[in-house]
Amino acid sequence: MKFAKVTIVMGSQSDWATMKAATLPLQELGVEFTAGVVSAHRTPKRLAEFAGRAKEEGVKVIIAGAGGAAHLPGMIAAETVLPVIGVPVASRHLKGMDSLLSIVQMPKGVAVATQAIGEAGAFNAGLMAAQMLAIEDEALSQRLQQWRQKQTDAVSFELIDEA
Ligand code: RP5
Repeated sequence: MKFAKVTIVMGSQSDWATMKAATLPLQELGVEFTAGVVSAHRTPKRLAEFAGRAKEEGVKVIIAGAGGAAHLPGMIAAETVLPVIGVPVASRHLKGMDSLLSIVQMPKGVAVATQAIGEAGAFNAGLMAAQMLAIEDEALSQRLQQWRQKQTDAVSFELIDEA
C-alpha cells in the first residue's frame, strides 16, 4: 500500500482508464500523488486499513473512484476525517448513473465531494485536490491561477470550421 499527499484509489484495475485523468492536473501543477486499487467489496479489509492509516501516513486528500454499486468513496469517508473526493466511473449497463447516485447520496454526517461521471469528473477531482492543498500553499495557489489563465487564453472567440 502506498500513500502520498493526494492518494487516488479505485475499485478495480478497470477503473484506471478513467481515473488516470485525475493525475493530469496533479502532474501539471506539481502535486505529489500515488494511485492504487482498493475495493469496498473485494478487499474490504484493505479498505479499512488504508482509510485507517491514511492520515498518519501524511495523506491530505483522498480521491476515490468506483463504478456500479460504488461504495468505495463513502466507506473510506466513514473511516477517516480526511476529505474524500468521489468519482463515479461509467458502468457498462447504467452508464454511471448507478455510480453517481451511489456516491452522491451520502447520509447526513458523512461527506463525500462528488464529481461528474467519467473522465471529466476524474480530472476535476485532481484539480479539486490541488485547490484544497493550495489553501495552505501559496506557491501552488499561484500555479493554479496561472493554469486557469492559460485555459482562459486558449478559448478563442472565433469559430473554426472543421472538415
Ligand atoms: C466496481 O466494479 C469497480 O469500481 C468497477 O468500476 C466495476 C467493475 O469492476 P471489474 O469487474 O471490471 O473489476 O467495483
